[in-house]
Amino acid sequence: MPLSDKHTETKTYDDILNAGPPLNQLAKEFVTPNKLFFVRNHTWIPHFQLESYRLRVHGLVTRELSLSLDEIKRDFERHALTATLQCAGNRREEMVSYKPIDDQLAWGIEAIGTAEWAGARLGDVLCAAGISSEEAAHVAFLGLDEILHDHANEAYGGSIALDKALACEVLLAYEMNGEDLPLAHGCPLRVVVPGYIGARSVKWLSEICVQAEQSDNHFQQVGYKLFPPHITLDNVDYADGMPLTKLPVNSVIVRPQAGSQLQAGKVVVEGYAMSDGEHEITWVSVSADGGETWQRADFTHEPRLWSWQLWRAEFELPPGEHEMVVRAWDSAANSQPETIASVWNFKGYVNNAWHRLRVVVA
Ligand SMILES: Nc1nc2c(c(=O)[nH]1)N[C@H]1C(S)=C(S)[C@@H](COP(=O)(O)O)O[C@H]1N2
Ligand SMILES: [Mo]
Repeated sequence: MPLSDKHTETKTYDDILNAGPPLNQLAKEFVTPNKLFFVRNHTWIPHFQLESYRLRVHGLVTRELSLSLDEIKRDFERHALTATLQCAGNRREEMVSYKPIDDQLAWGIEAIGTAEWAGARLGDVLCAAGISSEEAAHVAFLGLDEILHDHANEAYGGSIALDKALACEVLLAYEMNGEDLPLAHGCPLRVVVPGYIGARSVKWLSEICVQAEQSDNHFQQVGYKLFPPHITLDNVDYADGMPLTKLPVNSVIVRPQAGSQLQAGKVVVEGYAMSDGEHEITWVSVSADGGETWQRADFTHEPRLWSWQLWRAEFELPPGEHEMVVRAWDSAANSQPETIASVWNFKGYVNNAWHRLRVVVA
C-alpha cells in the first residue's frame, strides 16, 4: 500500500497504524483515493464480528435503539457528502521544530484528505430515538477500540454539541468513495463531522449517547483541548482547556517540496486550503520572496462547503534560494496568523500559521 510508514512509531505501541500519503501524491486530486487517505489510530484496529455488530443509541432519548448495519441501511435514507477530514495534529512538525512537543505524532502536511462519505444522517437516527429532555445538549460517541489510560481500558470517544449533531452535514458513514468503509477508516460505521477536527469523527462507532454534558472521555477532557502558548505540561490544568471543534482557516504548499532543486524559469506552486467547512476559501495569496510580494492563486475547483480548495500559482524564478509562503482567507474574513510562535501549544494542535518553505533554483 502506498501509505508511507513515516508515522508508524509511537512511544509504546510500535505497530499502531498511523500513516499519510507520500507528499508527491498528496492533494493531487480533489477527492483523495481511499488508499492515499491518511490514517490516524490511537490504538490497534479493534476485532469484532460484523454479524453481531450493533449501534446502541441511548441517554436522554424516548426510545433506546440497538441497530444492525443492515437496519441502519434499510431504515434511514442514504445521504452522500464530499467532505474534508483533517487531524488536529496536521502540521505539528513545524510546531515541534519551533519548540519541542512531547509524545505526539510529528505530522507533516499530510494528515488531511477529502472523501465522498455516504450513510445515514446522525440527525435522522437521533430523531428516531427522540430527544426526551430539554437538558439534552451534547451527543457523545464511543468506538470499539480501547485505549489504556491510568491502568484501565477506555473506549475511544468524544462528543459534539446537539445542534451540530442535528445538522444535515453530520453523517454516520458506511461508505467512503463508493466503497464499503475500509477497516482502517472505521468499518462498519463511523461518524463524519465535517468542519471539525478529525478526532470527533469517531470510527468503529458502537455507542451514541444524548446527554447534558460533554463526554467525560479522555479524548474530550484531556486530549484535543487547546491551550495558549504559555501553558505547558508542568502548569496545565486540563479543566481550563478549550475542547477543539471547528478547524481554523489554513493553507499549505504541497508542491514544490521543501528543499527542492528547481530549474530557473517558470515554477508552478500547488497546495490546499481549508477552513471550518461552513465558510468557503475566498482568497489564497502566495509569495516566492518570503512575503515581500504576493500573487493571488487560482482555484482548481468551484468553492464548496465542507471541502478543501486546491490552488495553483505560477512564478518566474531567477537562480538563488527562494522562500515560498502561503496564506488564505475564508468568506467570514478569517485568515491565518503570521508566526508559529503565536499559535504554538504544548499538544501541537491546529497549526495554521503562514506555511513557509525554501527551495533552491539553479
Ligand atoms: N474509534 C476511533 N475513532 C477515531 C480515532 C481513533 O483512534 N479511534 N482517531 C480519530 C482521529 S484523531 C482522527 S484525525 C480521525 C482520522 O480518521 P481516518 O483514520 O479515517 O483518517 O479519526 C478519529 N476517529
Ligand atoms: Mo486526529
